[in-house]
Amino acid sequence: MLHSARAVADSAAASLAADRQHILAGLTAPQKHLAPKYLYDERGSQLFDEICSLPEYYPTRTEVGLLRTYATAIAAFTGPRADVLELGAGSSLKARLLLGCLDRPASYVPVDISAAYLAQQAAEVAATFPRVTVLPVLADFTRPFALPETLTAERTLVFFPGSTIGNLSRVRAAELLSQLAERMRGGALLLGVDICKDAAVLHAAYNDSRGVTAAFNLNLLARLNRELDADFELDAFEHDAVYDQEHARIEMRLVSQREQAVNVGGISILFRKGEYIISEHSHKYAPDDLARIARAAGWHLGHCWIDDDARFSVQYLRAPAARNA
Ligand code: AVJ
Repeated sequence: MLHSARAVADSAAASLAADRQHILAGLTAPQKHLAPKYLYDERGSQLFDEICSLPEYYPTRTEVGLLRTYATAIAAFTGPRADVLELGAGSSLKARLLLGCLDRPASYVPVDISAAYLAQQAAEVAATFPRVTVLPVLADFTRPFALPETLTAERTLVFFPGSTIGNLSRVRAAELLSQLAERMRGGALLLGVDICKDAAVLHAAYNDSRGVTAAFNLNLLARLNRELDADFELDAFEHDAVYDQEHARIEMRLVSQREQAVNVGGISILFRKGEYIISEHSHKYAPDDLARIARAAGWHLGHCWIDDDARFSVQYLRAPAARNA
């Protein structure tokens, strides 16, 4: 049963015009930067799905393998009639895998900022699982958002796959985990996180040979042109992704190929040759490190599954017990 998406108070999926101030602040900062959520307009979501099936991009394949292999254990941990809340849902492929292994899940609540994509994926889940109540929520999960009243914290399994948590700084990730632990008392969290590894493997995953990641990154500039009346020349910027060992994170950049001025929403932004916009950070975690952060945030470790090549981890975490009424 599919319910229509509930738009939240913030302008999550509206055009970038509503985020003009935030974007201009990032582009006029000494180190130019843009929040990674802006990568996901409809075209961006499609390109990201294409990235997920690239030979170099191991995270999706590895995580799906872990979810398949340990489906029975995940279902046993979760129990019957769960409400599944997915943060930054994107493609419903993993959700369908999870819902398919759980014991009569009650509802599926995908939270995403990409409106059309959210609606389409929610409809697919509803068609595959007619007995599951599907309640899409159009929201940016990094900001406060309202949840359907039908959701019971104690029965909720928060599904946060794909290492999306890696987009947040370590401090912000810890904060989000604390807020979730409090909000989901009595519930659980299934968290997929990319592991720190050889820089060459990481570099290849974010600089693929077919240039899909480059197209994904450059689409951000095309989006600014479309939605903020900017005049970025796409040929004058190049994608680059570098692994920063010290912070254990990939940094995605849009590098200006020459000195130039770009007009963005009526403001002129100057670029030196070689100057870049940081469009995304993707933090990597040693599993023990992540378990420690989750524990400090109030979660209890149920289990941590890792593939044979130690590329990706899936952790099952339990929230603190519900407070007595
Ligand atoms: C969606 C944030 C998990 O960091 O690997 C993939 C996004 N960026 N290739 C990641 C991404 C470039 C992805 N996350």
